[in-house]
Amino acid sequence: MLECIRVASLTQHRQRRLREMSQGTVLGESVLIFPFPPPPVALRRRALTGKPAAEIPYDQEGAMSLFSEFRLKEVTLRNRIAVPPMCQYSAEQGLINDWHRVHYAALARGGASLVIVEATAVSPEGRITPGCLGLWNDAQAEGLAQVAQAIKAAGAVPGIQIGHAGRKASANKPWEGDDHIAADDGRGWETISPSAVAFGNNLPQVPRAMTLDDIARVRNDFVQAAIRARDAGYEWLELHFAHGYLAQSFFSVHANQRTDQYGGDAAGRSRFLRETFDAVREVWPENLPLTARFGVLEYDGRDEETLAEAIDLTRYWRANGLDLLSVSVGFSTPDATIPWGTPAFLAPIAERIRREADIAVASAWGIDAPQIANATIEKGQLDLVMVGRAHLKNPHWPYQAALALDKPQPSWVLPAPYAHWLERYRVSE
Ligand code: FNR
Ligand code: 531
Repeated sequence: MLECIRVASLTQHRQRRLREMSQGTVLGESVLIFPFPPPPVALRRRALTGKPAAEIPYDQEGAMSLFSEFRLKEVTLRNRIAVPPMCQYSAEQGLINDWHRVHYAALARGGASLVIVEATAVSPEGRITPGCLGLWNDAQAEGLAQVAQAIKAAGAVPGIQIGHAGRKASANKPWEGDDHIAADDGRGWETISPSAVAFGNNLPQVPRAMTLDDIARVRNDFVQAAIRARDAGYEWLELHFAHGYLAQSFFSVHANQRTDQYGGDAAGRSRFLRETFDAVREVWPENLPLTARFGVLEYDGRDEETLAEAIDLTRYWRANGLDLLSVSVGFSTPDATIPWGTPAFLAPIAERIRREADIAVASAWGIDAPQIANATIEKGQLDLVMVGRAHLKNPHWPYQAALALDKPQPSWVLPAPYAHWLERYRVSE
């Protein structure tokens, strides 16, 4: 189904707004075509009125829900469902290939509003495995630009996560052992971390303690990767400061035993994260969301202290231009007791950070039931729900959610070539 709007009759301002908003193509100067779901009525109304998203929510009732729009800086998400970064371990030399092209396009076509490309290393040594994506050269950026384009063409916002794996780098893929590559295997490399302390368990390799030169170099690697992400067309940047990788290791008492200005008290352990954030802030466009994923606790029995330090750091970031925090777990120690069985176990913690640091928050972990996902938004715990493995199970999870939540015209969460037919499709019992 193609939806045409004759733009020539509109004022210049409205024409510009319409083009900015449209996920469609402008043909010549006068006709704009929406190739995918005809935008909801509210969106069409907004195109013509130029009113900000918040004033005309997707849900006609006006309440915040999984299917209401979310505006952050100049980016408007069509709903509150995001695909979090999920490594595919399917690259060579850090380059995308057909796997990534199909995978990300399929996820974006499934209806999520934001698709964040997997942890992408800022340098070769920053990869978790030899199959991880990279963004340290122009060929990688060119490939990733195609992925951004494909996500956008499906009506989602293209995001990317950049990071450095620190002492968890140089590992085998999860289905090939999920452990450090053996010392005598030429595929591996030297790992670095704030201190020469191994993670342990399946990751026993002792990293080299970083020098001040290493710290400055990695900070600059983040900046260069952010520039490449920006130029490749990404509209949402997530700094990977979580999950026991390099940045989280600076913050963690389990990994950081430094006695210089990058260790010691919370201010010292946060310095690398503050400086790296500030340096990226300089190059990332003001009008696009700059976000971080951060492990705000470890489930190691020190949680109140860690949370208080994390909230302080989040307040600093917020004051210096962080737009949203993706609240996660530290994963800095194998000796953690994580409440895996509790659905949405991080949502109350995210809500606390949202309130105490006055910042928009997203979170993942066991938010795969539509009713639970919706409740986290309705209760004001989260601004954005990250639905990970459920998207691997069903890339059309947003359609499943729209059905489960009795949304009007649920199939139109999907692109027209699917939606038209599913609207009329009744499965025989
Ligand atoms: C992940 N996760 C993850 N997190 C992250 O910050 N960067 C990444 O690249 C990855 N990679 C990754 C790969 C795979 C295969 C899985 C399953 C997970 C964590 C992911 O983003 C998410 O937080 C978790 O999967 C929890 O959410 P769900 O799956 O319970 O919705
Ligand atoms: C952490 C994870 C733990 C348990 C279940 C699912 C995911 N992730 C972190 C990922 C890599 C894969 C494991 C990253 O942050 C890159």
